[in-house]
Amino acid sequence: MKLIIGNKNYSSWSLRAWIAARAGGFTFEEIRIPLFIPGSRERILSHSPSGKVPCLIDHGLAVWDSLAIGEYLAEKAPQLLPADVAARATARAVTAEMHSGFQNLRSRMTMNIRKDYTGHGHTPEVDADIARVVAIWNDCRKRFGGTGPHLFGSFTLADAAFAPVCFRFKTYGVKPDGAAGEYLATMLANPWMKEWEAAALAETESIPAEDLYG
Ligand SMILES: N[C@@H](CCC(=O)N[C@@H](CS)C(=O)NCC(=O)O)C(=O)O
Repeated sequence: MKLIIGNKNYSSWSLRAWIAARAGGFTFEEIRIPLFIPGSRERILSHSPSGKVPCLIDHGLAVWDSLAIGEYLAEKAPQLLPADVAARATARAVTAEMHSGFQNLRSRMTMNIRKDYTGHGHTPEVDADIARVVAIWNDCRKRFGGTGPHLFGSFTLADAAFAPVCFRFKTYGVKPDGAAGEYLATMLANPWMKEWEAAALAETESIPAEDLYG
């Protein structure tokens, strides 16, 4: 198995697929292609038909888009989705909501692990996105989190979907109270998150358009 990813500092979609693969216990070769430099588009297209990362290659089969990659991995590692049907449906719903929504949060609080942008990025629309994330985390922890520290107890695709939001909250100094705050602390201490963070901190490439606040 090979996983094509972008810069670990910036590529939030790559993190989702990568951490799902780690949580599923897969052994995979990681091919990191720094984004937005000469040749990167051609390099990505040599693996990924969409021209985007992440893309998973399994025995010659290309699976692109983080949502599809997560679902593919969960077919092989069913623990990536909750066993209970209601929990599984909710995990898919919050994962899909993350995938298709939160545009304000995504555009004004981009993932940028190396930076400390505490206090930056807030608008009423961003704060509404943050409030919705916090509501999802509190609701999932309350209704489904009983057997462990993650949204649905053990680590699932829903946690992978929100992993970049956890790094964003750290970068921008967003500190939820209560269960959501405890969940954030759990995620930021997670060994796979730590592994990704250390690699992001060691990267030297910058994407100026993504360094929003200096
Ligand atoms: N919906 C896609 C989004 C993929 C995406 O936008 N990837 C960005 C990097 S995070 C990319 O490949 N950008 C390079 C480009 O557009 O040339 C997913 O979930 O995988």
